[in-house]
Order: sequence, then structure tokens, then C-alpha cells
Amino acid sequence: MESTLTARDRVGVQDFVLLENYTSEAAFIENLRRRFGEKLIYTYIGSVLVSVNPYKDLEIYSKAHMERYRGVSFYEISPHIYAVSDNTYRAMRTERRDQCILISGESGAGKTEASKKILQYYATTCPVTDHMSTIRDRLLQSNPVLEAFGNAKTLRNDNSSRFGKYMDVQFDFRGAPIGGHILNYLLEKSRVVHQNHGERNFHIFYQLLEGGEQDQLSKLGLERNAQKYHYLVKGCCPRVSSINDKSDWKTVRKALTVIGFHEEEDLLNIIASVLHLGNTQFGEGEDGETQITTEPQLTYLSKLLGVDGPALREALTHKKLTAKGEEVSPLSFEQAVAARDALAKAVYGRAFTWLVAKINQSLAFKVSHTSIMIGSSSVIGLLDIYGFEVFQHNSFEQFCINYCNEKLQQLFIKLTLKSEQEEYEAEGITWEPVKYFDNKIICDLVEEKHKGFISILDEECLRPGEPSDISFLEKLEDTLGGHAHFVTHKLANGKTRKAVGREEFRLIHYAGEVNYTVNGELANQSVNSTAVICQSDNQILSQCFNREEVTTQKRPETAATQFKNSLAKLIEILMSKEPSYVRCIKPNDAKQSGRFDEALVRHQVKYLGLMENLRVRRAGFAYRRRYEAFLQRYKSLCPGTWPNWQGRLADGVATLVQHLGYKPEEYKLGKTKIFIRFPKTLFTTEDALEARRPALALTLQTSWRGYR
Ligand code: AD9
Ligand code: MG
Repeated sequence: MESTLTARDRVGVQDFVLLENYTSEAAFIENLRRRFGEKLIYTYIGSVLVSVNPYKDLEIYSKAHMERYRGVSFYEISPHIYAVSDNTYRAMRTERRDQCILISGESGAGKTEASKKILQYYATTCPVTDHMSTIRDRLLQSNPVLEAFGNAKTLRNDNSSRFGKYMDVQFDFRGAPIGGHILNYLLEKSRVVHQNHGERNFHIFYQLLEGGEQDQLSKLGLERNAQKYHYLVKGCCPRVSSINDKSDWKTVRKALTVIGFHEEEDLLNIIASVLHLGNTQFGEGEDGETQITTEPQLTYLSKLLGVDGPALREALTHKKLTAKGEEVSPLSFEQAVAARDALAKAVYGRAFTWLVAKINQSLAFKVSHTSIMIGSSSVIGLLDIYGFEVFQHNSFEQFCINYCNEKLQQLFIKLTLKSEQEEYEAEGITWEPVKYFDNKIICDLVEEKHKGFISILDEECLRPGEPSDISFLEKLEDTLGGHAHFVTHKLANGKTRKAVGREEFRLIHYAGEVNYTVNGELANQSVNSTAVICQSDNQILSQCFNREEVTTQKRPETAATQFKNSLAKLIEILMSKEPSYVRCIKPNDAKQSGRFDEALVRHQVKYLGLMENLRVRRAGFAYRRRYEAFLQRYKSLCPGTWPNWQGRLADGVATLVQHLGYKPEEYKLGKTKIFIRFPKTLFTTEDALEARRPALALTLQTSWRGYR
């Protein structure tokens, strides 16, 4: 018994539902810390996996590890991302129900690594035939390509995903991967033209300059020196010690080949054109009008973008006053710079979306190969999406990210409560209502028709004349002034502690308070449709920009509405599947192994809503287990059930718990499972078992067990 206690004390419990003091945040964090200290980075909250980034290779992802988790019951073995992968896969196959794995956490917490590990698990353990090996390779190779174009070095993560990603992996009736589909969300386009100190632009630019062949670069008019490009040096760190741009370039090229990519020249032209746009400078001509002062750049640009030089010059220095462009007026210097940056962002952003579509084509399930399988395939979706963000200055991008997190939290609450309730009902056990904060009120505040934040924003953008940030803020105050979760400078009186600036509004999110700046909010809403690019003879650009959207009289949707709609679709997709959750935590801000910064972890436990999660999960009962498994494990503790119970399973369990002295208030017997209210009861039984079988205690010592 002594050794068990020591092991439990040392490595904590592997399922938080077994914490004695489950409402205590301190106990929660202490359990995480102990396990992290023992290099046990995974812990469950029921079926939710909590993962702490170790910032070093732990050698727990080998093929042998994968094999250990194959077909093994979730709670029989220490927590692992492979346990979630395998459990999800088996649920898909046995229940024939689509699954999804939702991975969340803040930047650098390990979401993308987790999603890659899941994909690798399927690629390695699922059955494949020759044809399918192509799909499997493409699924794996889509990652380096998307990361090159969509990831960047930030202060928080050297390989930070600057877009949200949802990926469906499709399996046939034999459980082999046969296709995939990716949805991308909100690429951080502002990074194309600006980076904060210590950050970089998207990896692909540096990869091309470092790894591209000399004649390739010459053709593109580029020099092998990132310092030469304005768009690449704003963060003052073109090189990063953890990144090898040259070898990454090779990896990306290879991945593009596997995906079956043929438009490489056009793609390179686009990357290079963004760099030339960044180096395009303006000055004042003799007539006082703004003009381009860097002629060579313009020549390259016209060639790379495949558009007429004079038309491009005009687009960068003049604005159209009529839809057809018969009348134009010159842009000021600042306006020309803004037009140039907007063009760079639009070109890059749309090329990224095009790339995703291209990858989707190559991952598409081909009917001709295996038409008999149609209708019997199932899907596992992987969601790797940005966690809650709070910076010194929060803009529209943070607003969208945090709104997305509100929606996912809402989904989580709904589905977790629902599945708990359903299980109790199925087992014939009375459901005891759980107290929790329902964040629907905040989702409504953002998205409700006519009176929600996004509706007000749309209305303001559609108003004739120049939309103004101030009038927008006033409108928000008029409509949302009485809302408990909305605050502005004027409305602050006592609702919150922190100050709100005059150009800010504050939302009180489920995870905390965030001030957002409205500065430029409205200007950012117009979805760029740049007429000049519609004439491009670059294959990719001509598909990304079409004439129709320029000539149409209809106002395009605002970026906020587009995001809201894409989010609604995502929620619909997720709702139609059975979810599993991976919650990632970053142990320190220094990207160092072995360091556990309690304050930082506490903050994330709060923002991920983990205490709430635990409370819901522990409502009523800490532990539940199917009769046969319970009996199998503990039958040796009771002469009546040892060596084998011959009668009904429920009677066997009743005999066993009676012998063990369980009090009526400590447990309930359902139709197929036993429910135990307190961890203590289980611990006593476990201790008794280990006293009988010390050898078992030794083998399991490093991962103190938590059974369900
Ligand atoms: V962001 O929101 O895209 O900025 P992520 O995706 O949450 O972020 P990522 O998966 O990229 O973080 O992890 C950051 C870094 O942590 C990785 O580059 C690895 O160096 C490190 N990491 C993450 N998970 C693991 C792991 N399981 N084992 C070892 C890890 N290292
Ligand atoms: Mg990521």
C-alpha cells in the first residue's frame, strides 16, 4: 500500500476526475505539475485529453508506442494522444458514426503537433493498399505545404499556424484512408506586409530565397538575401536558429510533387510578386501627384503578375470613381502605400485559398477507383484552430478568434452535458442538474440578427458615405449598452475594473475580459477585389480573381459576416459528428523543456474552461465502468466472485461491492455500468488490489491509474 501512495503522490492521478478536491484549481495545477515533472505530459478529464507541451522529443511516438495503443481500451493504459486517436478510430468503425477531434489551446501549446501525431497514427496503423498509399502520402504531405504558406515565426511559436484548419480524413469500410478535405479559416494576411519585432513573414518567402536555385531566383528578379525585401525585415529577424529554410524548401518542393502540383511557375511568380510589391516605392512627381519611383519593380511586377504595366501603375496610384473606371482620381502618398499593401495581401491571401483548393482536389476521394465503397465510408475530422487570444492591442483578428472560441466553448458545453445526460438516462440513473456558465449570451451578443455586433458592423459599412469608427462605436453603445458583457469608455461605470480607451470596446468573454480597438475596423471590412488582377494571365490568379465580382453592383459581404457564416458551417459540421477533445497547454513562454510556470498554466486552465469541464464531468459520479471490466479487475478481492462469476454481471458486481463494504450513497448500479461517486472509494479498492498484487503495482507505478 505504501508504494501505491508514493506513486500516486509522485505522479498524480492520470484522470482529473479522480482528484479528491476536484473543484480546487490549485489541486488541478499541482496534479499537472507533478505529472509534467515525471515527463507525463498527458492527463484525462474523463474522455478529454489534456496535453502539456514538453518542448523536447520524449520518445513516446515510435511505431512500438502506436502498437501499444492499438485496440486497447482507453482507460487501461496511460493517457496518450494515440489513445484518443485509436479510440476515435474504433468508435468510427464500430458505431459507424463520423467522428471529430477538436484540438484547442493557445499559440505554442502544441495543437499542430498533436494533429500531426494523430494523422501519423492513422497513416501508420490503418490498413492500406497501393492506391491508398498515394492518398495516405498526400494527406501527410499536405502539412509541409500548408505550413510553408500559412505558418510563420512569431514571438510565441517559431512555427505558428496563422490560419485555422479543419481537415476531414475519409476512411472506407475496411478502415483504410481513402480521401481528405481541408477547410481553412482566417489567414492572418496583415503579416504579409507587416511583422512585429522578433517575428517573420510566412516561411515560404525565406525558403524560396534560401533554397531556390540561382537561375530560378534570377528569373524572378530576386536576390538571395531576405534583408533586401521590406516585407521580410520589419520584424528584424530573417533567420531563426530552430528553422532551416534551405532544407524546408526541399521538403516543400517534394511535398508539392507528391500532391501532384503542376503550377509551380505561377506559384513562384506570385511569391516573388509580393516581395516586389513590398519594394515598390512612391514619391511626388512634378505635377504634385503620387508616382512610382521604383521602375524596375514595376517591370517585374507586370511580368510576374501577368498584367499590363500601365494598368498596374494606374491601380497603384489612382482610384476609380466609377464602377467601370472611366473616371479616376490620384491617390495620396499614404493611400498609394495602402493600395500597394492591400494588393499584396489580396494576392497572397487568395493564392493561399487556391492552394487549399488544389490540395483538396488531390485528396478528393476518386469514385472511379473504388466505387463500391461509396456510402459506406466514414470520416474523422481534425480541428486545429487558434485558441483564445489577448494582447496589449486587440484588433479585428483577435475579435474573430475569440468569437470562434466562444462558439466552440458553446458546442463543447452543449455536447458534453448532452452526452453525460444521455449516458445517465441510458443507464437508468437519475440526472442531477449541473451548475455551469452558459456562454450563449456572449455568442448572441456577437451574432444575433439585427442587434448583434456583426449586424451593426454590416449596417455601418453599408451606410452611404465614409463609414466612421466613432459613429460605429456610438451605434454599438446605443444597441448593446445594456448588455452585461459589453462595455465602452462611456458605459464602464463599475461593470469592470480595467480601463477602456475611447476608441475601444470591451467584451467580457467566458474566458476573461478583452479590450478591442475599433481603429480601422470598418476600413478592414471591405473584401479586396482588385480589378487589375482580373486581367492576369497567371493561371492561379485568373482563377482567384474574377471579373464578375468587380463589375457586380451587389455589395460584397463584410469580412465579419463571411467569418460568421464560415463558423456557422463549421459548427454544423462538428455537430453532425461525435467529438473528442484535446486541450493543449503551454508550460512556459521561453519555449524551454522542463519549465512549468504556474501562473501561465493557471491562466490557460481558466481560458480553456478546464475547471468547468471537470465540474460537469464530475457532476454526480467520479468514475463509471462497465460491469464486466469492473468485475474482471477486482474479482480477486471477493471469495464470492473469485475466480469466476457465473451469474449475471450486475449480480456479480453487487456481490463484490457488498463484500468490499461500499455504502449505498457511494455508488449506483446502472443497466451495464457501475457508477462510483467519490474517488476515495475507488482508491481504497485499488489499494486493496495492489496489496494483493504488488507486482502489478510496480509495473504501473509511473502512471498512476484512473479508470472510468
Ligand atoms: V499556434 O496557435 O499554431 O502558434 P500550436 O499549433 O499550438 O501553436 P505547435 O504544435 O506548433 O503549437 O507547437 C509548438 C512547438 O512546440 C513545436 O514546434 C514543437 O517544438 C513543440 N512541441 C509541441 N508539441 C510537442 C510534443 N508533443 N513533443 C515535443 C512539442 N515537442
Ligand atoms: Mg499551430
